[in-house]
Amino acid sequence: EGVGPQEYTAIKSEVIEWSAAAKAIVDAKVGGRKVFMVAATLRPETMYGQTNCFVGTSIKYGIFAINNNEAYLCTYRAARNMAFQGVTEPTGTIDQLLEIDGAKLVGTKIKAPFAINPEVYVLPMENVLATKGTGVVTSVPSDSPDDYQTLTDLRKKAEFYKIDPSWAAIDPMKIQSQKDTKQLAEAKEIAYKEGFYNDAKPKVRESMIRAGLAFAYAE
Ligand code: A2H
Repeated sequence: EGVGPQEYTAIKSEVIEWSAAAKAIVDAKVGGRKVFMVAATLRPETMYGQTNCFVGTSIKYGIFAINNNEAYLCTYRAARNMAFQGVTEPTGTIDQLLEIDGAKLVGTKIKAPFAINPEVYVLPMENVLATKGTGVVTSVPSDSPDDYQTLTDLRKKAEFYKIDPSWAAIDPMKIQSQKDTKQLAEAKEIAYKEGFYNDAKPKVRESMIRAGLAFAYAE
């Protein structure tokens, strides 16, 4: 690791539908707040290609009240950093509503902000570190070898990984054939605009932050 702080973009993915195991624990305790899974990424300009989100199955997560309307799901460590960085109201507050094992989050359906696939699932990843970022990793197989290989493993051995195959079936682009020229043209427009240019990163980051879908997070 370098000497200076690492500047991430924290991506907010609103929970649409909890897995059965999470629902039993969460519903009574969040008090009507919207809950967001928060993933720390270095590549906000790739978010159009999200296909899922990863958690570590043996990591403990918490849901933390951010204000009266919103709660964030991440590790306690990340919530403490966010509190010191002014993310919570009032600054410095850590209000943990509940604790939950990563394994129970698998199968939860979430929004994928700025993505071609607007709804994706939470899946298990073996190499998620509890000591980095938020412990939640947004998955972009087109741009990350780690994400690509993990998704490939999950597809090959869904039963071993205790997932429903449909949760891992989302592809970055809805294109079946080279004859799908309209879809290919649309995909290229997005890829060339957001991914190829060096200046895409700060622009996408700023537009996500302005839309309330992301915030700055450092550690
Ligand atoms: B990156 P650095 Cl497309 N455990 O986001 C393991 N990996 C984690 C993590 C954790 N607790 N928290 C974040 N990460 C991943 C996108 C991406 C990322 C792309 C390409 C490369 C890439 C989509 N996944 O990272 O050690 C997240 O994956 C290349 C390193 O702080 C985050 O950015 O440098 C990156 O690792 C942060 O790693």
